[in-house]
Amino acid sequence: MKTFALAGNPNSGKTTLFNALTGSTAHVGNWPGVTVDRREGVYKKGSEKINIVDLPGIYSLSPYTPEEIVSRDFILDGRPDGIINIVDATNLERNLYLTTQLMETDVPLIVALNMMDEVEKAGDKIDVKALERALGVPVVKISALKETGIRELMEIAAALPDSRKGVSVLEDTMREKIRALKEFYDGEGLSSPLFRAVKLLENDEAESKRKGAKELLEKVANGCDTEAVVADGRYQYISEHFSQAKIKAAKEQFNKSDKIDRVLTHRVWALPIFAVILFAIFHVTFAEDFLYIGAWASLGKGLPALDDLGLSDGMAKFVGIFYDGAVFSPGVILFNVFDTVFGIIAEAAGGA
Ligand code: BGO
Repeated sequence: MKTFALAGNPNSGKTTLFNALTGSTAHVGNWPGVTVDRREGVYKKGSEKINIVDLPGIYSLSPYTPEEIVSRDFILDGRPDGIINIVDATNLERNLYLTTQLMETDVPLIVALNMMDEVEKAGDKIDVKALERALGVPVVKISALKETGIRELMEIAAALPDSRKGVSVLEDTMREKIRALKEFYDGEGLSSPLFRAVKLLENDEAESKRKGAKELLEKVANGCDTEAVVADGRYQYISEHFSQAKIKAAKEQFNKSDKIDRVLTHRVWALPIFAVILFAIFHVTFAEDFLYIGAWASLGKGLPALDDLGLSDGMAKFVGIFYDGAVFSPGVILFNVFDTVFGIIAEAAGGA
C-alpha cells in the first residue's frame, strides 16, 4: 500500500482533510522522541487503498521546531510515496512559501488547493493551470469542509509517477551556487540533494553540521548573504508567478466593492461626498423637520401644526412624538419617546 504524507501550514485545513480521507481508520501515536502527535489512517474510497500520514502543521522545512524536524525527517528519510501539500487558497502567497520548499525535494508532490468554497463565495477565481505551470506539479481544487474535489485529488495522487526530480524556484537567481552545492550532496549519496543544497544556502543548522559543508558554503557564498537572497528569491517568485493566478479574481471583484471604493476615495469627490454623508447622518439623527412633507406636498404652505389638528390630549401627546408640522428625525423621535415615558413615570412617582 502506498503511503502519502499530508503537509501544510497550521490552519490550512489539514485535520479536516485528514478526517475526510481516513474516517474511522485514523489512529494517533507519537513521533519517536518528541511529544508531537503522529496521526495515521487509510484512504479506502479510491481504486487502491492509500496510507495517509498527517504531518504536523508547519510554515517551513527548517530543522528548528519539533514539528519541523519530524516533518522534514519523514519527508526526506521516511520514504513516503508522495506528499499531498494542502494549501489554503484564501491565503495563497503565504501558504506557497512551504510549497516552494517541498518542490525542492525529490518526493512526488501534489497540491490540494483547499477552502475553494470560501474563494468562490467571495467571487474569486484561481487559475489552476497557471499555478500548475509555475509549480510544475498537479494542483487540485478542493474543499475539505464540503468534501468536494477529494476523490479527484486522490485519483491524481495515486497515479503520480514513483519518482520526481526536485526543482527550485531559485534556479534562475542562484543557479551556480546551487549547482556547486548540489554536486557535493550528489557525492554524499543523500536523498533530495537539491533540497539539501538550498537548505545549506539558507544556513540550515542540520545541513551546516555535515562534514565539509560549512567550508564549502563559505567558498561558494563568497561573502554573499545567501540566506537573505534565498528568502527574497522565494517571495519574489511567489509574488511574480503565483499572484498572477489570482489577479483574474481580483479584477472580477473590481466590479463590486472596489468600484464603490474608487468613487468614495476619489481625489476630488471624496471630501464633498464625505460632507454630504456626514450631513445626512446629522440630519437623520437630529433634524426636527426630517421629512418636511408639507413643504413638498402643498408648495411651501406646510402641513398643519400639531395644535391645529384638533386632537384629543392623549392622541396629541402620542402624535407629538413623531410630528409637529413635519415628521421628526429618528433621533428626535427617540428623544421624545424617552421624554414621554420618563414624564409618565415621574408623574406617577410624584403622585404616589
Ligand atoms: C474551524 N472550507 C472552509 N470554509 N473551511 C475549512 C475548510 C474548507 O475547505 N477546511 C477547513 N476549514 P483545520 P489545521 C472554525 O475550526 O482542519 C476550516 O490546523 C471554528 N472552529 O473547519 O483545523 C475548519 O488542521 C469556528 O475551522 O486546520 C477549521 O490545518 C469558526 O478551517 C479551520 C470558524 O481547519 C482550520 C472555523 C471552532
